[in-house]
Amino acid sequence: MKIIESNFYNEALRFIRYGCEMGWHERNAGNISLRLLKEEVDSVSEDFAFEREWVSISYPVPEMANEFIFTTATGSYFIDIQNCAETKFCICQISGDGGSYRVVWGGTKPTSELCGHLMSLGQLRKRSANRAVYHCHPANTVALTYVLPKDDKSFSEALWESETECAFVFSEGVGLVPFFVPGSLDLAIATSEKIQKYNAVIWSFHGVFASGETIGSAFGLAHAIEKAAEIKIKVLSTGLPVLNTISTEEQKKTANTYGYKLNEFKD
Ligand code: 2HA
Ligand code: ZN
Repeated sequence: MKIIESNFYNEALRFIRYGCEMGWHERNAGNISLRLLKEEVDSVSEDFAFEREWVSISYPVPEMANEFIFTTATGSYFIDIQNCAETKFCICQISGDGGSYRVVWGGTKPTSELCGHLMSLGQLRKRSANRAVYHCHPANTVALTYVLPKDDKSFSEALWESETECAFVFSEGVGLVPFFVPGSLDLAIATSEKIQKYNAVIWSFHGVFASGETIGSAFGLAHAIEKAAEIKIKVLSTGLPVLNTISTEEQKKTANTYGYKLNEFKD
């Protein structure tokens, strides 16, 4: 099968289009990644070419050795993804020692955030079935990083109390990292530390880095976070006293009802 006929490719195209409709992808904003399953690799490997150079990865990822990663190409404008779409994605093969990659299909160079994606996908596979990451720049979540204290607890609690279903959609909470230069190794390291505990990490002044079992579920998590952030921003923007909220007891009860346990942060 051709890659452009595969489910994973078409799912990525669809969700990127939804992300654009949400206003999350200005200019070249956003990137995604998916660790391909063996059956996915086998189904499209006729499209691979193994002629391009190996490129070293600034932080080796032994957990990802020999894996194939479907990702977006650097500089891709998501808003224009349909135009020559096959040049806006690429598939990278990771070397046997996890120290380098080569592009075996698609655009010439993977996303500038490749290192963060690889390190985080490596952590995720140790503790979950999550093998997809969706990164976007949603305005309300970013706005919250200017006004809330910079810690996981403050963000998790602010989002849980802003929309009832957050208590089970991300019962573990969300991680928060401070400012880092986009595409930097420091950002990749900080993110991969937080992703050991949380399925989503908020990048201060920048965006959301959400994971899931599929691109669709990673997108869904980013969407739930952004919706709750939008409600929180609207509530704060009224300037009115907050008379009502979803109490911690109500959040716990919601999580428990759906088979989850709300993370309890220590003060
Ligand atoms: O790829 O969003 O974080 C552009 C970005 C970098
Ligand atoms: Zn970004």
